[in-house]
Amino acid sequence: MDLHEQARQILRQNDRGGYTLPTHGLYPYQWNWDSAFAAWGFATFDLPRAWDEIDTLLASQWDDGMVPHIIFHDPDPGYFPGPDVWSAGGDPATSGISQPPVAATLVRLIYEMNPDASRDRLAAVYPKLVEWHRWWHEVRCVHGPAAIVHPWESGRDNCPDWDIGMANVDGSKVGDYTRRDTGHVDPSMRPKKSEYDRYLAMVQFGKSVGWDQKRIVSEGPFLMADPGITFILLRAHHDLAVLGHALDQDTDEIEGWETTLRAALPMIWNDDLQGYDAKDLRTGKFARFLGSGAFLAYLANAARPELDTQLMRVWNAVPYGIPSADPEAPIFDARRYWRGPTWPVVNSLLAIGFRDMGRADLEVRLRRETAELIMKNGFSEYFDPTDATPCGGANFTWTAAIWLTWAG
Ligand code: 2M8
Repeated sequence: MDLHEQARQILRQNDRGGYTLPTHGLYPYQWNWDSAFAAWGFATFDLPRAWDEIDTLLASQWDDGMVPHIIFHDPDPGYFPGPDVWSAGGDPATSGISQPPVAATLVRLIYEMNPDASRDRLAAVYPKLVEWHRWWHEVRCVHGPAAIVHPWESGRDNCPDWDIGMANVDGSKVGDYTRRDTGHVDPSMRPKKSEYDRYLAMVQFGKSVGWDQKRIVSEGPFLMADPGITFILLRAHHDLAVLGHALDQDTDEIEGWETTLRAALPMIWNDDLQGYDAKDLRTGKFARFLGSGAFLAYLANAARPELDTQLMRVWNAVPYGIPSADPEAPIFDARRYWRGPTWPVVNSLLAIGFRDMGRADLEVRLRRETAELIMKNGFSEYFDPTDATPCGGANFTWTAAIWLTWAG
């Protein structure tokens, strides 16, 4: 079967009626940014279904504007931590944190595929996207750059960026629990137990304050500035304003958020590293680590010549795609999740940035390398960038989606 047909089949098989699982087994619920990518993929062959996905995601928006990172539509014992552990409320229940706000950027791409057929659907989701962006601005950007209160909020769960913040989280009192992820895929490709203990400690803190987001930001055990979300949000503010114009809305407020966030970028530029860097907002210390979050600067038109040099160094060190962590750093781990592997989904975001800044050469190279991974080894969650080994879950929704929209 041709790869395009295989990709469409993966989306259909992971479709649970209005929402799409990232992959069967390992991730049995609706995840926030996965869902936005699923919608982009669906839009290539079923536009109404693409809009349904966005509707379902935004239907679980909290009263404060946050769009949660997981929506637990149909309880499944195969995933831990489930809705009972989070205890964050909602019907269906949700988790208590958010995830990278790629939705406005991908909604814009979906809308532009067929504006006439999409206008009413866009008008229905636009106010919810505005509320979510306001939430980011007011609740997570209080220190300037976008902050995360849990590594899961970044989407790049165990990347080395978070190590210094994680070191200050006490995971020793979380009690007994049984992980499920390591029963689905090779445990050496997943985060370690010491990390899971801390992930749970942060969930327990959120629960202890009734998921009051402002208290989590001011008192929680973990608060780090995330270059990845900062750049994704910056780009998404811009795309949301473009959508607002298309709907004849006043976009001054959104443009104000974009200007304020761009002005905060010097706070996450580390001269010693010659790159954007995550920062522990509790201690003021930089992570001192270059990863794919920094390179998302290209998505937000925030690259600098020094970053070009770093990008080429990091990219030229591996044959397949842009790695999630610096391959020349001792901590690089080619198959352990966000500590080294290349992620087709992140490559697709970087490619949007390269294309928009007129770097067709970089976009073409990244597309060729990403396509090669999928043609050789299928629609895996992520890949070893040194030898193309497929890693994590198989038949993955977002990998199928980016094949249909970009890589294929
Ligand atoms: C991974 O994260 C979840 C927790 O949210 C997990 O490991 O259980 C990350 O790769 C995240 O970015 C992604 O959205 C999620 C589902 O694909 O899996």
